[in-house]
Amino acid sequence: MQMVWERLVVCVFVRRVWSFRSSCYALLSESVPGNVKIFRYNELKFATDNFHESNKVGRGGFGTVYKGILSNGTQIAVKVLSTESKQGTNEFLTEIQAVSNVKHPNLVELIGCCAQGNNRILVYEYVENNSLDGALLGSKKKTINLDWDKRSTICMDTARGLAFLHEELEPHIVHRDIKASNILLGKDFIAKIGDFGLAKLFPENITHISTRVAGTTGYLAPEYALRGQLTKKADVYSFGILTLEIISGRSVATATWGGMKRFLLEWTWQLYEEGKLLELVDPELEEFPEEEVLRYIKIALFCTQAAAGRRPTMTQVMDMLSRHVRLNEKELTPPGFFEDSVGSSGAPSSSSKNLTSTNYTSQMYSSSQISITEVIPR
Ligand SMILES: Nc1ncnc2c1ncn2[C@@H]1O[C@H](COP(=O)(O)OP(=O)(O)OP(=O)(O)O)[C@@H](O)[C@H]1O
Ligand SMILES: *[C@@H]1O[C@H](CO)[C@@H](O)[C@H](O)[C@H]1NC(C)=O
Ligand SMILES: *[C@@H]1O[C@H](CO)[C@@H](O)[C@H](O)[C@H]1NC(C)=O
Ligand SMILES: *[C@@H]1O[C@H](CO)[C@@H](O)[C@H](O)[C@H]1NC(C)=O
Ligand SMILES: *[C@@H]1O[C@H](CO)[C@@H](O)[C@H](O)[C@H]1NC(C)=O
Ligand SMILES: CC(=O)N[C@H]1CO[C@H](CO)[C@@H](O)[C@@H]1O
Ligand SMILES: [Mg+2]
Repeated sequence: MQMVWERLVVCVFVRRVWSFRSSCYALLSESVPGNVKIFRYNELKFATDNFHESNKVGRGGFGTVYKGILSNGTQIAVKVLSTESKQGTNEFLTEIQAVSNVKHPNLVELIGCCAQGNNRILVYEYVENNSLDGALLGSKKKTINLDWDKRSTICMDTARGLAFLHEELEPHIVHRDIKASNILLGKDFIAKIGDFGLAKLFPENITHISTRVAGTTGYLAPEYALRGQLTKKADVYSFGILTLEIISGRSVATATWGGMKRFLLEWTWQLYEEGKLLELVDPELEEFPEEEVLRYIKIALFCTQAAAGRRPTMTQVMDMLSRHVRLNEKELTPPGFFEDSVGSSGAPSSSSKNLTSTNYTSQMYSSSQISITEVIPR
């Protein structure tokens, strides 16, 4: 009894110290151990011209992103998190510290944050050429010519960034939200992964998931979407989908094929079985090395296999991409995906029930009682 009481006292004491420290951080422009700079709200307000509409670069599931310039001239991306899912200042700062020391050329650097009052703001390095979805799938598509060299480099850069998060970092980070809008293009088209560790700030929901923004759940590994089983292999799955988008120039959200709405992955698997994989390639890619493109598509299929355990690790993916290993297609099993029964626009539809893959996966997932609406409350 005595022991328990003492522990309780210690706990309360520690909490006090913590909140004292963090309220100091919120007020003073100081650094927390771990390099993350604490910005004052006014600093960010000034940098973004009072969060002016013209500085808005985009809006995602977590909040709105503004471009800003610090008084020393550094360009920043200011992400104002929606406060609906609010954590205490301590929890927020603890979570931020976990990602603050992560530095890698293929990861968007977190410069600092602001937790003053109710504000929850993240400050990132500004990545000048915007996100991959704009370059690849958006309206600007015509102005930016993504040739095969650039596309393959983006795949490799992304794989490298993910391999770092998964295998070099201790403790490792599962990104949870790999998708085209979270791949930013820097100088010379170097790809940088953004928003790693961010989903952890919203622990009460599995993730806000791409639905709200992209209208699809197509990036989500089935075991994660349906059962909440989150492992590195869920990222590997998303990486596979992203690779298919990069090769096909089509968004997983809006893919229609031959007039029919179909899930990009479903289509790819069908082409694979019919031996017509090259039909997947973006018509805007006029010249490309066929062998290499085929290998990339097959790697994407290895990444999206239904059984998470069969998917390669990101390091293995890097080896596969860089031709250090031969692909053993005998080992390739059908992809897994689940269909969005909500039927929002652009949602993958179930047009071809008797594909082997659909057969396989519907077997696998029909036993699940969870419906998509329960998984994605937002
Ligand atoms: N560091 C950055 N530098 C430059 N532009 C950025 C940066 N971070 C985000 N953006 C831009 O802001 C847009 C919105 O980003 P945000 O991360 O809020 O949404 P999202 O990536 O679409 O969805 P999610 O909330 O799942 O990440 C992105 O599409 C991107 O173009
Ligand atoms: C500008 O300020 C930011 C934040 O304090 C700092 O991280 C960065 O290194 C500074 N840049 C220069 C060029 O001094
Ligand atoms: C998930 O988020 C939504 C809105 O952001 C909220 O209404 C819902 O209660 C959250 N779910 C849980 C389990 O907290
Ligand atoms: C697919 O299923 C439909 C009916 O569900 C059937 O008519 C058709 O023959 C099947 N095709 C193949 C290739 O099995
Ligand atoms: C399709 O499902 C049936 C069971 O419903 C199974 O017997 C059959 O082997 C499956 N076909 C493939 C190709 O997986
Ligand atoms: C393709 C593209 O948009 N490239 C741009 C990347 O950013 C630099 C600096 O803003 C521009 O000069 C490039 O044109
Ligand atoms: Mg993002």
